[in-house]
Amino acid sequence: MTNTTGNYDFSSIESKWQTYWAEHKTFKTHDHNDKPKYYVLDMFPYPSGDGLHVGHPEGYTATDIIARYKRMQGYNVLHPMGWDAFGLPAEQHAIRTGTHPKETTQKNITNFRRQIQTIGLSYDWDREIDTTSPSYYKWTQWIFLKLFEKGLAYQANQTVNWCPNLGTVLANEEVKDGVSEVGGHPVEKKEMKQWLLKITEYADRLLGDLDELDWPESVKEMQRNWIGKSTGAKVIFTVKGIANLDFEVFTTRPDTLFGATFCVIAPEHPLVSQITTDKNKSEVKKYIESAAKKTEIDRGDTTKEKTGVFTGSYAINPVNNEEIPIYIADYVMMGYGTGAIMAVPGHDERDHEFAKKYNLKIIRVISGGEAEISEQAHTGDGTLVNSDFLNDLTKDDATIKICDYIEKQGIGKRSITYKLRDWLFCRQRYWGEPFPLAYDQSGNVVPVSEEELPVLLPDLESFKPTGTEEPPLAKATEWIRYEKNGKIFSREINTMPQWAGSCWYYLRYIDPNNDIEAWSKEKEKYWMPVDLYIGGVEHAVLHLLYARFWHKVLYDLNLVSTKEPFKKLVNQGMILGSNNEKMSKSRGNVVNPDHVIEEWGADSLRLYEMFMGPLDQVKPWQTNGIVGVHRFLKRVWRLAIDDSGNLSSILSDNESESMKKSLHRTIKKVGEDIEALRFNTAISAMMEFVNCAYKENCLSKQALEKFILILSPYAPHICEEIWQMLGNTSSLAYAEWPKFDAEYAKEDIIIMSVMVNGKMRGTIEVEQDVTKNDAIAKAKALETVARLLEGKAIKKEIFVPTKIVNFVI
Ligand code: ANZ
Repeated sequence: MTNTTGNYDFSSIESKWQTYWAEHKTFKTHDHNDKPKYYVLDMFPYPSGDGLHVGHPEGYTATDIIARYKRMQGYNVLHPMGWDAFGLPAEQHAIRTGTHPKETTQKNITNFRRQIQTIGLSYDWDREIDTTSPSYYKWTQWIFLKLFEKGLAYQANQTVNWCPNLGTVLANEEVKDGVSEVGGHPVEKKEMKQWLLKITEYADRLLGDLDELDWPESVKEMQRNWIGKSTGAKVIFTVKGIANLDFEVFTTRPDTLFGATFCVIAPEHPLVSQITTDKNKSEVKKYIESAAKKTEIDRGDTTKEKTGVFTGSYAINPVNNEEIPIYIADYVMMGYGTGAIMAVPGHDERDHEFAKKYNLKIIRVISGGEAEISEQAHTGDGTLVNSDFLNDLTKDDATIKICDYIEKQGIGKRSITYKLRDWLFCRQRYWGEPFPLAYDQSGNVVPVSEEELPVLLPDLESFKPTGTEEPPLAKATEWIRYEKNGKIFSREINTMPQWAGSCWYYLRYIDPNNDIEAWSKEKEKYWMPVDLYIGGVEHAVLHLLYARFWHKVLYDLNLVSTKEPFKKLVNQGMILGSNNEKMSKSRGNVVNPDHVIEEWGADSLRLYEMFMGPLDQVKPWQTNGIVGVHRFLKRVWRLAIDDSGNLSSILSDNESESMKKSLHRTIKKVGEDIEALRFNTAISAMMEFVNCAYKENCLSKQALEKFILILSPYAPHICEEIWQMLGNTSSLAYAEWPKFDAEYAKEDIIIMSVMVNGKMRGTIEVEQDVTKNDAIAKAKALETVARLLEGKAIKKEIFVPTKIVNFVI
C-alpha cells in the first residue's frame, strides 16, 4: 500500500482518522461486557467563551492514553465527556454581550466540542452530557428532592454578603476589604432566607473515608482542614450579678482552664445586649457596626491587629471562681463552636496579643517555652502549673482529668466541633437549575412531585439581576404561578448554585439517555466507582467535597453501591506561559491549542504536553519543545515510509540482537510508565528506540508494528496511518497490547566491585539499572564480605552506580 506523498502530512492524516473513528463509532462503549471494566474520567469543562486553552488537553491527553492503553489490554473502558454549563460566568458573559445565556452556552459548547475533537481524544460521544439540558437537570432536581425528603435541605436566615450594585449575594472569596472584587462596589452584610444542605451531618464520614482513597495526600489534607474537626470541651461560664445568665465556650484546650483570664464573645452573640452595661453601650454599638463591615476572612486573618471592646460585665471561671472581664471581639466568629471563648493569653497567640493590647492578666499554666509568658504565649507542651489539682500532670493527662471533672460537676462536657458549615445552596441568579419546590398560600414549602419534573427554566428575555434582593425569576410571573389539584402555588425563584450539576455527572455518563431513571442500578453496579479521575487542583475542596457528600447520601438511599465515587484522583500541574507566568489574556502569554494543531498537528500537541514533565508538576510552555517532539514523529514516519510513500527499505526480516533488546525493553518500560502515569519517561524511552533503529539501520516489520502499538495511545493518528500502511485493515484501537520477552527486556549484566573500608573484597553481577538497595543486599551476601561485616556496625554504605559498593565499618 502506498501513501500519496512520502511526507508526514499530519493534517490530512489527522482529519482522516478523526472521521474514521466518528463514522465507525470506534470508541462507543457497551455496557455489561464480560470484560473487566475501567472507568476513566476527566473533570468536565465549563465551556467558556474563550475556548479551550492548552491546560485542558494536558489532563485530557493523560486520561486518553490510559483509556487507549486499557482498551488494548482487554478492558471495557468508559471514557466520556460533557459540559458543566450552568453558572455565573455564562450569565455575566451574556449580560456583557447582550445575548441570552442559552445561546452563548450552546455556541461555546459547539466550539469546545470541535476543539476537543481535533485532539483525537477517544471519547464515546454518544454519552455526551450537558448540565443545562432539561433531560439532565431533571435528574439534578430529582436528587434534590431526595435530599429534601431526607431532611437534608432546609431554609434558614443567613448572614450573606449582599452587593446592591451587582444585585447579588457574593461568596466570602469574592469580597475584599468590604468591597466586591469585581468592580469594587460596597458589600453589605444582610440577613436573607436561604436554602442550605446539611453537609455537616456527613462531616465525620467525609473525614473518615478519606483514609481509604488513593488521592494525593495534599488534597486529602485540604479536605481534612476544610472539614476541620476539633476535639475539646464546652464549658459553662456564669455572668456575675445577673441571675441565671450563663454562656458556653468551646475550647480545644480545657487543660488550660485555670489560665483563662478573660472571655470573648462574637459581635453577633445573642447575649451582647443583655450583658453590655449602660456605660459601655455606645462603645459596643460602634464596635459592632464596624465589625459588620468585615468579612470572615478578614476577621480570621491572624496578621491583622486584634480589636475589641469591654462589655462592662464579668464572668465567673467555674474552676476557681475568679471574676474575669467579658469582651467583644471580631476574631471570635459566631458560626464556629459556641461563638464565645475563654481566653488563655499565656498559651494562645491571639489571646496573648489581645491581652497585651488591653492590659489584661496573663497567667502561665503550662511549664516550658523560651520566652517569658508576659512576652510570648507558650503554645507547646509542658506540665501543668498554677492549676490546683491538675498541677504536675502532662497536657494529655490534665485534659482527661479536667474533662472528667467538669462533666461530674455539671459545668461542661467533652465536645467535637467542625469548621465545615452547611452548604449555602441557592443563588439569586437566572442561569441555574430551578428548584423543584413551591409555596402554598400560607407560605409552606411543597415539593413538586417526581412526575412533574423537570421544572423547566423559563425563557426570560430579561435575565439580568434585578438590582434588588429579588432573583431574576421573580419576573417570570406566569411560570411562578403553579396550579395543582385546584390549588394555587408559587414557585421557588432562587436557583441552584453552579456546583449542583457536577455533583453527580459521573453517574449520568453510565446511563446518559435513560428517561425513566437517573441511571440504571445494574449499570451503576457494573461501572462504579470511577477508577481514575484527573483534573485541576482548584477543585481539591469544593467540587470534590460536594460530590462526595451527594454520593454518600445516594449510598444511604441505596441508589449507588459504593461509599465513595472516585477511587483514584490525580491533579495535573498547571501549564504556565513561556515566561513562567500563569497564562492570561492580560499577560499576552496564552497559547491556543487550535494554532498548535494547525502548525504541528494534534499528535505533536499530545506528545508535547505529556513530554513537558511529570503530569502533576507545574511547567512552562516552550515552543522549541513542540518542535522537538514533532521532529521525533517525523523520524517515526520515515522509519516506516520512504520518500515516495512506500514502506521504508529499512524494514527487513532479520534483526540485530541489540534491536531486539531495545524493543522489548521499550515495551516493558512504556507499559510500566503508563501504569504509574510517568508519561514523559515513556516518551524518552520511545525516542531512544527510534534512535537505535536509525543507528542499526534495520528493523523488522513485526518490531515496527509492536512499536507503533505502544506509541499509539500517545500519538494515535500517525500510528493508525502507519498501522494501515503495514497492511492492517481495521483500527488499532483494540489491538492487543504487545507483550515483552523478559529475556530480551532484561537490562545488561554488569560487574561491580565490592569493598570494605576501601579495600577490594569481591565482585557482584547485577543488572545495569540495579537499585542501591539491591546492590547492597547482594554485596552483603558475599561470603568474604559477610565475614568482615559480622558483628560490626556499618557507618556508611557507598554506592557508585555501575561501579562500586563500599562499606565503611
Ligand atoms: C482556650 C484555648 C487555650 C484555646 C489555648 C486555644 C489554645 P480550632 O483548633 O481551630 O478548633 N475558639 C473557639 N471558638 C472560637 C470562635 N468561635 N472563634 C474564634 N476562636 C474560637 O480552635 C479552637 C480554639 O479556638 C479554641 O480553644 C478557642 O480557644 C478558639 F492555649 O480555648 B481555645
